[in-house]
Amino acid sequence: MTDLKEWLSAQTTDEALGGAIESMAAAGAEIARVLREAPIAGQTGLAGSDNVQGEAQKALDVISNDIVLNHLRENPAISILISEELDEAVNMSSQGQFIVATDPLDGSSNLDVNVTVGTIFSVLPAKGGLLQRGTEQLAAGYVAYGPATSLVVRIKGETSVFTLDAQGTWVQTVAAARVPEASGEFAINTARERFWDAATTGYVKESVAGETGALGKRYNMRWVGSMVADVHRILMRGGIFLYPLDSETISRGGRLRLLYEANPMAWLIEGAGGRSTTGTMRILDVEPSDIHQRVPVILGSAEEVKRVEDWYGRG
Ligand code: P6P
Repeated sequence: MTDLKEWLSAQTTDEALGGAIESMAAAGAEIARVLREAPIAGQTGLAGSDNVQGEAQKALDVISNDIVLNHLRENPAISILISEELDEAVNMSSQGQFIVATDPLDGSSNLDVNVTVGTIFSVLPAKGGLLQRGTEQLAAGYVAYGPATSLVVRIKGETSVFTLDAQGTWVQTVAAARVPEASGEFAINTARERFWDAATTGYVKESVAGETGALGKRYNMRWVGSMVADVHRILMRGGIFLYPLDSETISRGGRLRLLYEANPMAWLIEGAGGRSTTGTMRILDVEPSDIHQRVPVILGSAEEVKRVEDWYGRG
């Protein structure tokens, strides 16, 4: 079976780019080791600090961020790190060609109930500066800490899936992921229905009407509350993930962050034939205004995402 190193050398002649991805993969493997025994070490609780978003940091958020920092500091190709856990971008190697933007431990509120969480990362050219559209990404990926530890990564071509084996090797388990065009499964936090706009309300109502409604098709719903878990399910079997703008999040521009959640996930989903939108524009085309900017996120099976876009098009 192909391993990550072999795949990277086949995907790019830029060894430094491959090295940047390997640094994040190595950080993911170390975070996986920490998470496996965190309940024993009593590390699933709060750190007693808040991140730039004003959200209480879990001890493992801080520990994971430190692990990423340590691995990237050892890589001279990394110029700057942008992290959800750090207010400001961190300068690293003055010779570095790449900026890495990361959510070191997304979904960490699920840690104390042992639900899949993940590390999300985006690799951008340093010459483009901190605020670059998602289309400028050189690579993106995530590590999903679940029953298996999975690395999902894309440079320019296909989105590939690797599984960490007992020897610490990332073994390719899906060469080219494909998000099915059609799906009957949506992921949204329905407790927020009272905040939804007309498009989201229309899309969900049309879906839950099932085979008795206009679509004549049965839908199911899944919401883990951990983006990596929901997106990985969609990458592997189809579906649509929605965290749309709503009357409560509109003042902040949305819930999820553009540089280290929306853009890398959109990059991966589009590499697997899926589609991504804010509702009114392609996520990867959004012009960032701040390193911690939030955006609405709707992504997954192309037919479903297009149906949401149609609802937004109705005004
Ligand atoms: P809610 C986790 O905190 C996260 O950033 C994503 O991983 C997840 O999809 C979302 O927030 C869950 O949000 O409002 O359902 O708790």
